[in-house]
Amino acid sequence: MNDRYFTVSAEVSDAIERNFPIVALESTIISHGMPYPQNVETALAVERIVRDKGCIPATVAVIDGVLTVGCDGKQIESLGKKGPAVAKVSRRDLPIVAARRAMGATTVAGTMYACKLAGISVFATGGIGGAHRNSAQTMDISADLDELQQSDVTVVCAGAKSILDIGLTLECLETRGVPVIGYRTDEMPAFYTRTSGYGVDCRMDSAREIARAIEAHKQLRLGGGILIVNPIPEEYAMDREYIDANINAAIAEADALGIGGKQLTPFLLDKIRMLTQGKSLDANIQLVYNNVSLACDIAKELCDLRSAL
Ligand code: PSU
Ligand code: MN
Repeated sequence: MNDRYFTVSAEVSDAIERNFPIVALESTIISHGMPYPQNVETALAVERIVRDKGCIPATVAVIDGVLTVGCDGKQIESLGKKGPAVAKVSRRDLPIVAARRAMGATTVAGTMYACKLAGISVFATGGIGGAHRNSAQTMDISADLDELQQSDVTVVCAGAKSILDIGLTLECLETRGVPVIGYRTDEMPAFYTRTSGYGVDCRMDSAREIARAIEAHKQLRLGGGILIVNPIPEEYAMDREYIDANINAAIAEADALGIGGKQLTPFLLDKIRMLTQGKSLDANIQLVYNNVSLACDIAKELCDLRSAL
């Protein structure tokens, strides 16, 4: 699987061939979601967690125009060091960075598409994009939601941040036929907090049960993805009122500065980090580790199920 615009590392393609568990990882979180050097430290720590759990990590990014599944440490370092100078790449941006032979950090949508090309079933991240709070007027609804409708990948995340309209995001997912499964929770988690006041589509309490649902989804040829929402561990969760006040302040500033489009999510994340003196970043890092660990359990169960078929 190597061509002009797409490549899969030798280690990852070998794992795919052998039905070995793989967990894909995105790179917008590296270049646009966290500051340097915590972004690189986190990305490398995440790869270590995946290996320690007996799986193969596949960090996805566009490297000099090539959509790459399975970036190496040097490439991750470069994505983190260049930060926002690297293009944020969702589905529609892929042909542009490819033709320009540029670097690109893939969003959840961009990474899902790469997983689909490579044949990878499980992908872990922090949070997905969704319907922004005033999206009834602005139509700012992340392409992540449409990608969940199109690409057959299970995405493990910590829910949707309340920079988004969580209720509307869930409605969009329902319309698109995307199952939203709460891992050991009945509620949609809100990233920094374990609850949001909104229910999930269904609750499952084990990785095995989730793997069975993924396999049934595949065999029914439904197409599209499944969203697993995994609440931040209790000990790292933030106080709801504290984080909501800071999120509201960040949104008010974005409005005042007229920030929108693809800049909006990175702007809000960075502003919230500054307003909370880095506490939101600590929580963000911990929830990513937690999601990666669950994704590994799901990937392993899925491989077991598939090899038993
Ligand atoms: N939420 C986070 N951290 C992130 C993102 C979302 O907590 O880094 C990134 C993901 O890559 C996601 C993207 O796919 O932002 C969504 O951006 P937009 O809303 O512009 O589609
Ligand atoms: Mn958007």
